[in-house]
Amino acid sequence: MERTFVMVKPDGVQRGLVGEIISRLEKRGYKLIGLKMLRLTPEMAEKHYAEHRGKPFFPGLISYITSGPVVAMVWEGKNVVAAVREMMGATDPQKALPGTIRGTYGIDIGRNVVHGSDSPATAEREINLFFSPEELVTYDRNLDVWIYE
Ligand code: DAT
Ligand code: MG
Repeated sequence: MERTFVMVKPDGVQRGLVGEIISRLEKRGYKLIGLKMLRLTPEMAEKHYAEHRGKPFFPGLISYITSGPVVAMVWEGKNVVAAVREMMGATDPQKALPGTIRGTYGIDIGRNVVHGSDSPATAEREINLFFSPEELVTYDRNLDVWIYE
């Protein structure tokens, strides 16, 4: 099964949106297999956002993402990477469709509440950055027969 890395960003934690974000993914039918709260060090933040190094918004992005605790998660399911991207909405909340997480809870691009991996390859890299293999839990869910045909 495909896996993706999801992170409730510091603004999402401060605003009490952790439960809401987990709830949306749970209700959709995706399976939570890893979860932790942590505060990113600048080193870890720069690794996570390495592709954006050198861009004008990079320093602000690093200070925002390290400004408070985040909730890091691994979710599993069919096409979960693309599905989470759709459920989050566009990077800029002003452009995110109503009903998406960012389109419901966000206004500014630099406070867009949530992160989700943009491809299966990125997901693998991000999962490995945040979680050791022992921290990911594999388990059977009896309700899967009611979610997958
Ligand atoms: P996403 O988080 O949707 O994968 P991204 O990887 O392009 O978007 O950028 C990472 C984060 O950086 C994004 O969530 C918010 C910030 N960001 C991206 N583009 C920006 C811009 N033009 N101005 C300010 N912040 C930006
Ligand atoms: Mg990205």
